[in-house]
Amino acid sequence: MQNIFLETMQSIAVRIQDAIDVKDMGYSQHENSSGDTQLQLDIQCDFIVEEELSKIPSIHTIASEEKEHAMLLNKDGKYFIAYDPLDGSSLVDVNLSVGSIFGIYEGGWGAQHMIASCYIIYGPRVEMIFAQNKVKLFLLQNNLFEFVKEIRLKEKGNINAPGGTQQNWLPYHKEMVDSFFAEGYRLRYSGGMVPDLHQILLKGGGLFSYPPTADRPEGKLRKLFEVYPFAFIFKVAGGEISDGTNKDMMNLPHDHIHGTSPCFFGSKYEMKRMKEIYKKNA
Ligand code: FBP
Repeated sequence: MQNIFLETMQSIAVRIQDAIDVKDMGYSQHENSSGDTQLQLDIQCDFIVEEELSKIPSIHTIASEEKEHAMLLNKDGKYFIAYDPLDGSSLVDVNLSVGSIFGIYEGGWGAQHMIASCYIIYGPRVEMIFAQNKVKLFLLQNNLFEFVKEIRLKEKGNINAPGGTQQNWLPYHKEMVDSFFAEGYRLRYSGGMVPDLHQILLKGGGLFSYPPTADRPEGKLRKLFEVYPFAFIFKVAGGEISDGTNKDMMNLPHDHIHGTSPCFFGSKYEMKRMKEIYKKNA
């Protein structure tokens, strides 16, 4: 299945890298389904991904974070692809790394249907992580993704990436985040989900958190486009995941295409403490 998507991901990576490399970062007149004003770049990247995925006959339906509704491509297809064409796009004009995220589902939407996931990161280099039975790192060289190595998380890391508006954090969440800094963890948070999680994966461990907050009890990050793809990657890499409850995140029923969820991803040591503190305060 990886081979079906590899060529397409290569074309998407090359075309989006070109699209990013422009002067004008202007905003469009349009808003996406989450009420964010879309950059011209968001619309352009969305068009690039849609055009490239439309070439794969085994894809049944696609859904973009930038569009209200899903789109049927091939009624005989079996894959459902949810994608965020350029996550963290607001960071491009300050020249920070951003990424494209893909959730690959079979036979329908929802964590239970997820069979693979992938993201491309546009930073000093262009890299891709593709996860199915293993988590594999690729580097874009001469417009081709070359396999570099398999990624496995260690038991414990030293990176802490706490998202969300701190003034709206719940007291026990602040207690949890501070407990790692008190242990010497390094703050590594750019505000871009792809580079922040890529760093934890490649450094072998740590904790990323985007909690339920007073202003956003349902979290900010979108389940199909952002949360489930990274949950799948962290599980396959030997890490742990949570939505802040004791439910199995990868077994949650599907609700709304643009549904959001709190999310926590990390290596086992950090996630054990996160789950203990959240269970104690549930
Ligand atoms: P977009 O999909 O609108 O870019 O938002 C997602 C995101 O930028 C993530 O990449 C990042 O983890 C999060 O929002 C940052 O949110 P905050 O600025 O509230 O910490």
